[in-house]
Amino acid sequence: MIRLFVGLEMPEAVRDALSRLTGGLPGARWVPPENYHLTLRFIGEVDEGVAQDIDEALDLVVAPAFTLALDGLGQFGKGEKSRVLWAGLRPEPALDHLQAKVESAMVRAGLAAETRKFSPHVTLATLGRETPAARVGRLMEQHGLFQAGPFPVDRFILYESVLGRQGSTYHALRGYPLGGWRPVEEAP
Ligand code: 3AM
Repeated sequence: MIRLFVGLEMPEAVRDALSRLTGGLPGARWVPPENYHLTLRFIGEVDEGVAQDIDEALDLVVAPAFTLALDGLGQFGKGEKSRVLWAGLRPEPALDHLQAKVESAMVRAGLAAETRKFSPHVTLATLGRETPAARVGRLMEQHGLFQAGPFPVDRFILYESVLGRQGSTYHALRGYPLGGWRPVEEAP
């Protein structure tokens, strides 16, 4: 079995900007900069045959390249229940278009349709029970105007997620190009 998700990578300049936000929250587990990503579709554990179907379906996705910019910070869960701190994205219809195409590809590959609404974000930290809500609020106020990019997005990635005691690590298995048609290979 292999644990998979589909996402976008962050360029180095954006990873650097995000990593400057880290620290100063007791009980927070910060995502290491090499693991920053935007999830388009969480897949979960599948066997090798299904992984191949997923790869083939993703290979058939045709969608334009686009530009993304990070804009602001937010959290999933409020107050003392706050669990995840994230950076948001400037709205980009081409991102939603790509996500919808990836979702249809996953259904074509045989996965159950995703029922949750797409909510694009880059996770910065998972917060512990002991992380004081007031400290999270202060950090979000301090960096409320956080922005990074814009940066070009010209491929999406199939990632393997390996669960570990210190959190998950992600390995890019394959990239799928965006933007127009692929050249026809010449006949031998
Ligand atoms: O992109 P983020 O960091 O928000 O939390 C996991 C991570 O989210 C999420 O998928 C992303 C890549 O691992 N994830 C993990 N298990 C999940 C599940 N069972 C899940 N998302 C939905 N359902």
